[in-house]
Amino acid sequence: MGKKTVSLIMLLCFTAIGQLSAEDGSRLWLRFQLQEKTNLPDFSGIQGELSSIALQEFQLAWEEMTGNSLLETDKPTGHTLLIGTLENRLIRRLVDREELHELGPEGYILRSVMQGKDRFTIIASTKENGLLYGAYHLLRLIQTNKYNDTLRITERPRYDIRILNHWDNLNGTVERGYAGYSIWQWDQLPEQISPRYREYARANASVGINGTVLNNVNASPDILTDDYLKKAKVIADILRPYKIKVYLSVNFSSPKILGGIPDSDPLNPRVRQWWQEKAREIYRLIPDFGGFLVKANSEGQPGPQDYGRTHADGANMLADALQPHGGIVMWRAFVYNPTEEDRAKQAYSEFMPLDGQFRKNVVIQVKNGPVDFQPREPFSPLFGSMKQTALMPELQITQEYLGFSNHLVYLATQWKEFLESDTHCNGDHSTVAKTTDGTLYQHPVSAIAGVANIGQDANWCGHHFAQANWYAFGRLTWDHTLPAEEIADEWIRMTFSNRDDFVAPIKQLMLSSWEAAVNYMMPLGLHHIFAWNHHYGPEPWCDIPGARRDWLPPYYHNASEKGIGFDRTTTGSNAVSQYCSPLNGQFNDVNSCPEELLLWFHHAPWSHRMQNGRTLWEELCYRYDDGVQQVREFQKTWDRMEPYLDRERFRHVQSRLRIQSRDAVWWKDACLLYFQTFSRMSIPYDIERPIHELEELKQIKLDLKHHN
Ligand code: GCW
Repeated sequence: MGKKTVSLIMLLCFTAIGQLSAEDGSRLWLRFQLQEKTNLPDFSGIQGELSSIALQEFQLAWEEMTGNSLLETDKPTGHTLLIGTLENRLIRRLVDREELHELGPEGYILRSVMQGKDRFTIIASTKENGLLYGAYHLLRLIQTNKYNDTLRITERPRYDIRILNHWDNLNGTVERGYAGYSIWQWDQLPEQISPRYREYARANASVGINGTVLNNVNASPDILTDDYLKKAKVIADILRPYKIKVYLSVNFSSPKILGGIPDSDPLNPRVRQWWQEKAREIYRLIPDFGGFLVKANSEGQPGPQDYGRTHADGANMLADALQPHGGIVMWRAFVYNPTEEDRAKQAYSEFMPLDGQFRKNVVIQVKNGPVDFQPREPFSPLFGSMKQTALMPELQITQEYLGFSNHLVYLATQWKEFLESDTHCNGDHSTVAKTTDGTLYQHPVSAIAGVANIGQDANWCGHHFAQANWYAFGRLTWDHTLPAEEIADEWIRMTFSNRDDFVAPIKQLMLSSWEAAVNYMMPLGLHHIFAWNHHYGPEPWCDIPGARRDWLPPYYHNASEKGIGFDRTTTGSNAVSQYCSPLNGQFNDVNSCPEELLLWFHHAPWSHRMQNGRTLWEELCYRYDDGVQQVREFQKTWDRMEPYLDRERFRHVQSRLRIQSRDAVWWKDACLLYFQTFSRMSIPYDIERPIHELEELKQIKLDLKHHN
């Protein structure tokens, strides 16, 4: 039997075993499949710092792909994979020192080089961090069939801090988590260590994420007790080799609750001292601890305003405690009080006057939109406007308002729309990305956060396609100029298959999925028409006596016989004025306001003419219906993919799409039937008839009858 035949038989055996073992999604996009040598680079050996994590990770993946590890050599033979920093003699010879230095500690060069008869593929960086990211880049090229012998790649990240925020509670539950319990098993730590911690580190490193906040922003003070800090230390030790720093969310009342001090006033010297000592204690355990994330004076959380102080007073006190150790404070701007002021205006009203008052190691963390992670929002007007303070975008990877882990919604398109929005605050092309990544406004650090969608589910994220959002978040934090399409392409190839007849339709599906969800949930700028507590299904009628108005849908949609939408123009709440010129004028005018945001900024009559000639009411009907039809198309596309897929994942996604399809109809019926009670116009004949009259609606119609 020839060598070739043996390896083919081996390959077939492995493939068969691979197919027998469950495809539960647990390997994420790091599925290094055993494959024919011809599909792989012809490396004859590997050279470099053998102890480096980059080299180890590469070897691990190579073994999975070939069944063997790559020969470690110190002499070039044939085609050598060379991984190293400037400490390596060969690297010093083959790579320009200056060029490497310019890329910083996380940047790298990935390059094909000929040296006499010797061939090299080089991964070079000034630090281990860059080597690790470079190794994953090379693996990604191999996994997606894009490796070639003429590589000339230089990379450096756009943001310094690329961080996940876990809203994980210490009791194991996850706020707005839809993938099971928290991966952090606090009750078992520090003694017992879940293998998932390391897998988590690898997955994050592979997409460039370099920080994680372990616990919920609604923070239990317990996280700062000795016991929990020791547990956090164990996690930090596991993540460290993968260049991921640990951060913690802290409760502003900790000095009072844990330290027995009568208050937590940021100007009280005893309180300040308590935080300084706490910081020292943390850094003794975790020398590279990243810092604190704080939700203060928001949704009932304690904060400096409890003592008549400002957000700046609070943030600066913590910043002073962390500063000697190199830590930062990420202070959230997600604030709104039960006042008459439009909720969309409140964060700006509170934070703009504080611009310039924060310490250098404070970053203000601002949600992408001014309200709360709605299916579509305009960007928060703080971006671009707050120039003297570092601002970091907060995106939501977990689908709190986008169908939980039941709906397939690829979010890179949403995030791109946000990051590329032009704030105009520093001239044209001052996009959100450029105002936060250090391009236009320079601050000591730049950062971006995403609320994680990770849990203990075998597939980590609940829905197999929700993994794509974790992946895309990482890729965009590294390089926000990457097209959503390219990221989807990579992810599909790595996670499922390189077959073009699979990749093309699935990519199309993913790219249209966010817009489809906006259509069947909240088209044309509608927002927050969920039940106030669960945030899943439609409840535009939801009205709870005694509840805060700004938690309830009617506050946002304002549907009446006259029309629908929130008037945020100069004659309404005037939220438009928080945007820089010319956007403020554009949003203010019903004819120039982008139609996607029409009902965000305007209360428009049902008969308002849309650009396509339809009335607003008709357009609303068509949008809802489009959303439903789009999801049905997704189902058909997916069903056609059966031959290319393992049974488990095929079935799993198929059943989730069924739920999504059912929910889309539910949204359409509920919203159209409810809004029709106000518009009094008929639903266009070519729109699918609503299936059922919802019980709630019958009651509402009855009430309206009595009312009239
Ligand atoms: O979106 C809302 C969520 C809360 C969350 C809050 C916040 C962690 O419904 O669950 O609390 O925002 O971002 O602080």
